[in-house]
Amino acid sequence: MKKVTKATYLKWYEDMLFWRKFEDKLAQVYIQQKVRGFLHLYNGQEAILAGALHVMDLEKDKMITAYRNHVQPIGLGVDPKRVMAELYGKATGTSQGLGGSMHIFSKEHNFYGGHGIVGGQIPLGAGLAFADKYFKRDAVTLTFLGDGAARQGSLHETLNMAVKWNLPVVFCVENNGYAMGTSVARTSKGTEIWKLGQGYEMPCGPVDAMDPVKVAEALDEAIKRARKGEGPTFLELKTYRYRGHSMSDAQKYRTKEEVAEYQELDPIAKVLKEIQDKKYASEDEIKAINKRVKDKVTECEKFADESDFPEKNVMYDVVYEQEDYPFLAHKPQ
Ligand SMILES: Cc1ncc(C[n+]2csc(CCOP(=O)(O)OP(=O)(O)O)c2C)c(N)n1
Ligand SMILES: [Mg+2]
Repeated sequence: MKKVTKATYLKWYEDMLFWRKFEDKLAQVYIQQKVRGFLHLYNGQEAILAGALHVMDLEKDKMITAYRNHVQPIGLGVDPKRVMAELYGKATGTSQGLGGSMHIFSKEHNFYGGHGIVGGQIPLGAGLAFADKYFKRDAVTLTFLGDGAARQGSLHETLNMAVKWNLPVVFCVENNGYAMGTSVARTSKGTEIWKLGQGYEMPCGPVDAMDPVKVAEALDEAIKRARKGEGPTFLELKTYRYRGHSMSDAQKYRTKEEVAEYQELDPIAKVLKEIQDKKYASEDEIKAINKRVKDKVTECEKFADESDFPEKNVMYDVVYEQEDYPFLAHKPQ
C-alpha cells in the first residue's frame, strides 16, 4: 500500500474537515430553505472516503454510492462549488440543478452517483465492473451501500453474479448502525453483515471504519485482488453517523449518550491527534488549515447563492432529444 506519511495525514485532516464543514453548511442552508427535498449528511463516516481515496487509482477506478453522496465526488476531484450549486438546484450544479441532493454525478471524475433507491446502486456497480472487465480497462469499482441496503434482494443477486464472473468490484457496506430509524439488530438475526459474503464464497471481513488507515489497508488488499483478476470482495465498514438520517429525523431510536460514545471515536479527531502527537504540524499550521477550510466552504455557499436557476426549457431539453418535442402540442417557451 502507498505509505501513509505526514503529507497523507495533513491531507486527510484538511479533506475530512472540509467534508464535515461542507455538510454542516448544507444543514444550515437547508433550514433557510435554500436546499429543498431530502438531505442526507455524511458526518462521522469520513474515514471511509479518506481511506478509499488513498488506495484507489484515481485515473480509472470508479465509485458509486447511494444518496449520502455529497462529499465523495468532491474527494474524486469535482469542484465543491458545483456540488453545492447542485443541491441548491442551480444551473451551475453538476447536473444543471436537475439532480439535486441525492443525485450528484460526474462521469469525468469516475463518480457514478448518487442513487435514491435503496440497493439500486448495487447491481449498477457490478455492471460498471463488468464493462471494465469486458473492455480490459484494468479498473476497479468501489460500490458503497448501507447496512439497510445490505438486506435488499438486489445485493444477493449481484453478489452471486459478481463472484461467478470474477468481476473487479469491491462491495463496501457502510454500516452506520441504522437504516433510517431501524437498527441493524431489528432487521436481522445476524448482525455481522460481512458474513453475508461467506454465502457466496467471496473474500469478506469487518473493518474498523473510524480509522482511515484501517480502511485504506482493507481496501488496498481488495482492490489489488480485483485488479489481478481474482474477483470481488465484500467488506463491512463499521462506522457511525452523527446526524439524523435526513433533516427531518427526531432520532428517537437512539440516545444522546450513544452518539456521544461514538463521537469519542471521531475519525477527524483521531487524525488530528496523530498530527499533534507526531508533531506533523504546529498549532498555527493547524489553525491555517481550519481557516482555509472555512473560507472554502464560504466560497461554495457564495457561488451557489449567486448562481442562477436553470431556464425552464432545460426540463424539456434533458427529457426529449428531438428539436420539435413530438409529444407536446406546443414547444415550451
Ligand atoms: C427501495 C427503497 N426502499 C425504501 C426507501 C426509503 N429509504 C430511504 S433511505 C432508507 C434507509 C437505508 O439505510 P442504509 O442502507 O443503512 O443507508 P444509510 O441511510 O444509513 O446511509 C430507506 C428505507 C428507498 N429510498 N428505497
Ligand atoms: Mg445505515
